[in-house]
Amino acid sequence: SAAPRERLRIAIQKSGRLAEPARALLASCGLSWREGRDRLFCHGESLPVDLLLVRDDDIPGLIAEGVCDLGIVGRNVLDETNAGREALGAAAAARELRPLGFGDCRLDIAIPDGVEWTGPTQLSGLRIATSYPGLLRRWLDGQGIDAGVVTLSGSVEIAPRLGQADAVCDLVSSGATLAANRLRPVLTLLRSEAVLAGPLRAFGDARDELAQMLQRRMDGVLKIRD
Ligand code: PRT
Ligand code: ZN
Repeated sequence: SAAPRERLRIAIQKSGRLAEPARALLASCGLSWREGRDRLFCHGESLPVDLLLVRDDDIPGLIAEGVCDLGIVGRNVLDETNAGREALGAAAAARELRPLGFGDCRLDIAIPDGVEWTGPTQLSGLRIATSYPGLLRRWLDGQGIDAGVVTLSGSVEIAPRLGQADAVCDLVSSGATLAANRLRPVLTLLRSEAVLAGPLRAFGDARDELAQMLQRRMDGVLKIRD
């Protein structure tokens, strides 16, 4: 097994929706950092807890590889990574330790405004565009629905207008993006928010104690916020 480590390394999003709230939460837990010149690594000052600033999609994999110990990431990203690995017969990358109460959104199936919705079986034989092929495929299989999954890395909501797909499976918060593309949500596959993610097994060194302490502090901070 890996060499014991004395410092805890937490991966958070470098920029994007979860970057600021993740930092703010960690700061309210009493952490402070010295900003690295490369803006990738922040050295923890008040506690031996360092930050790595990365793309959100990389966070579960970084935990799986032991490059990072914990991460703050959307449940949608964590579950998608794990679903993709599960489909390949591989172990989960990371597990959810606790929900964090920000970054709320849903992973919804949406269909064109004019189309009547009669239920999930209506999706049989259709092409569904998504950036979440693992979660969509798992859900379709669970429902016994045979549909095509069109994997797109972005701009999923324009796929029906381009004739590339008949429906979409995408993240929704206000619903404005779907509405602007004349789509309406009909089903929710996943309710998501930012979560603290960690490894499947204990570290077996000083990091376990640090991770426990951090979670106790998060409990306190999140209780006050409610
Ligand atoms: O660069 P990096 O890869 O790190 O960032 P990213 O662009 O992949 O992620 P980012 O910053 O957009 O989102 C990070 C996380 O925020 C997501 O993984 C979700 O967990 C969470 N989140 C919360 C959202 C939304 N709300 C959201 N609304 N992520 C994306 N959206 C999209 C949505 O798909 C739609 O296209 O924002 C658009 C606006 O949403 P509406 O419904 O309000 O119009
Ligand atoms: Zn991303």
